[in-house]
Parts: sequence; structure tokens; C-alpha cells
Amino acid sequence: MKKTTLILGACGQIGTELTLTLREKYGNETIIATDINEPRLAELKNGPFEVLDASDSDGIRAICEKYNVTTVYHLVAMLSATGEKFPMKAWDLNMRSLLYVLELAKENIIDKIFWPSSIAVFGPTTPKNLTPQQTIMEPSTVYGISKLAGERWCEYYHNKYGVDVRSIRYPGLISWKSQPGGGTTDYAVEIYYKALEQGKYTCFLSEHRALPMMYMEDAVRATIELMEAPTEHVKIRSSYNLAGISFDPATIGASIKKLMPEFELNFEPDFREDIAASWPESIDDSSAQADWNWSQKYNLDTMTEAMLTNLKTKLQLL
Ligand code: AKB
Repeated sequence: MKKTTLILGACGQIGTELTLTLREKYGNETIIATDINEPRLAELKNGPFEVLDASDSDGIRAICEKYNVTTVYHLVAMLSATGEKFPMKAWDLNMRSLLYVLELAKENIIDKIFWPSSIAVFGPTTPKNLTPQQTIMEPSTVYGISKLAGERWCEYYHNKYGVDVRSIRYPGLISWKSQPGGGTTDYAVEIYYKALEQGKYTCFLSEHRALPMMYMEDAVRATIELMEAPTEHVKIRSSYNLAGISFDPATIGASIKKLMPEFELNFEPDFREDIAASWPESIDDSSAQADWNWSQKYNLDTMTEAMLTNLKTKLQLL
């Protein structure tokens, strides 16, 4: 029976684009998309799709057996802002399903795992600029605590049981095909929608609150490149820093204004400002560059152009 790849959380922000890209690359039938919800995007049904709750360990095991799954992309998580509202639920969801998948690899039912970490593993005591791969990590959000614990578990399963688990500390991800939900960096997606729909946006972070971000096309390419890297090149089994593009709300506003001079940007910081203030402003990704040759393509202005062009078509504002 043919080997397949399972995506947990295929309807989410990363899952949607990763599923479509992997299907294009490896064929629709080899990528098994699963999510707790039926997909809104019909394209996700161009290959196998199953409704699956990632906290159902028997369900995951059954799907792995049914489709002869050998690789799992585990993309299910409650993000930073929602996590602060439901701390126990966030911890439970973010941890339990990761451990199930690590156990499946330990039992040799699957051979390879991708699991996303985040810049949220860093905290207020971490150096803010060009944050190194290895540094002080004292996250102050439940989401960050769960991602840091997850990183430790990944490295532990690799060292102790030889599990081939690979991970990236994603910056805020910016995409037009699918929207994020419940994160602190979500403003940098909302701003493009509101610019096109209303010509103005009120940002929930303050003007000069810089954060690392990345265009989804770069993030998906990084994920696939890391997963395809020869094992001996993957020297970090906790999670790799990726730098992305660092900017603050005022600067993304200025980038939009270059193409939409009438765009108006206001600021009304809420509780997410404190979360953002605890995270790095910029990241050093020299380990990813050295180990698996990572190089990013998009900068702020090329991303803005891509976002506005694609969203205009999607929202039929042409
Ligand atoms: C969030 O804002 O919670 C996420 C993240 C940085 O991991 N986008």
C-alpha cells in the first residue's frame, strides 16, 4: 500500500495552504487532510478528507492505519490570544495531541513528524533584537508555555527514541487563502482585508510594536524544505528560528499606503499589546540558513503587493 502523509488541522491557516501545496507536489491521493470541521474551501476535498478531532488518539491511530500514513504534519493549536482566555483548554489541546503523535512515532507506526512552534516561546527576559536560536526562554503566555514544553518533548523523543521530528518557530503568518484565528499577530492579516473593504483599520497593537512576521508562501516553502532536508542536516530537534520580516503596525500601514494612498490607520491597543510586548522584535535565523540552506523571498512591500492583489480577486473588488 502506498505511503501517505496526514495533516492534522488541514482547515487552519497553515494547514489549508500546506495541504494544497503538498497535494500539488506529491499528488492529491497521498495527502490525507483532516480537521475537526468540514472544510469551507471546496479545494480541500480534491483529495481524501476526514473529520478528525486531534485530541482523539484512537481516531488518529485509526486514520494512520487506514491510509498507511508515514508522515504527520501536526498543525492543531489554540493560539496566544484565545489561549489567554481558556488557559487549561489551550494547554490540553496543544500538549495532548502532540504527545499522541510522538508516541505513534515511538511505536514506529509513523516515521516523520512536523510540529510548529512559535516566536511565543520567547518571553520578556529574552533579548528582543536578533533573538538567537539558543537564549533565555521564559514565555509569559499559556500558548508560549505550551510551545516551549512541546519543543522540549520533541527533542526528548528524538534523543531518547530516535523520533524524526522537525519544527519551526514560526513568526506571525500572513496569508490570503485562509485567515488566522485567535493570535496576536492576526492584525497583520486583518489590516489588508479592512484596507480593501473599508479603506481604514483600527489596530489592536500600538503604532511602534514591532514583531517578526512571514508571508505564507515563504512559511510553506520553509516547512517543506525542512521536511525534505537530509536527516544529518537537521541538527536542531527542538525548533528552528525563522526571521521573516520585522515591522510594526505603522510600517505595514505605510507599505499599504504606497498602493492605497487613502488608507487610514488608527490604534486602539488591547490586551494583545501586552502579549506582543513580551515577544522578540526580530529573530536571528542563521542556524536554519546554515543547516538546511534557508533563504526567504518576500519583503514587506512584495508581501503587501501579493496580499492586496490576491485579496482583491478573492473579495471580488476588481
Ligand atoms: C499568535 O499570534 O499567537 C501566533 C504566533 C506568533 O504563533 N500567530
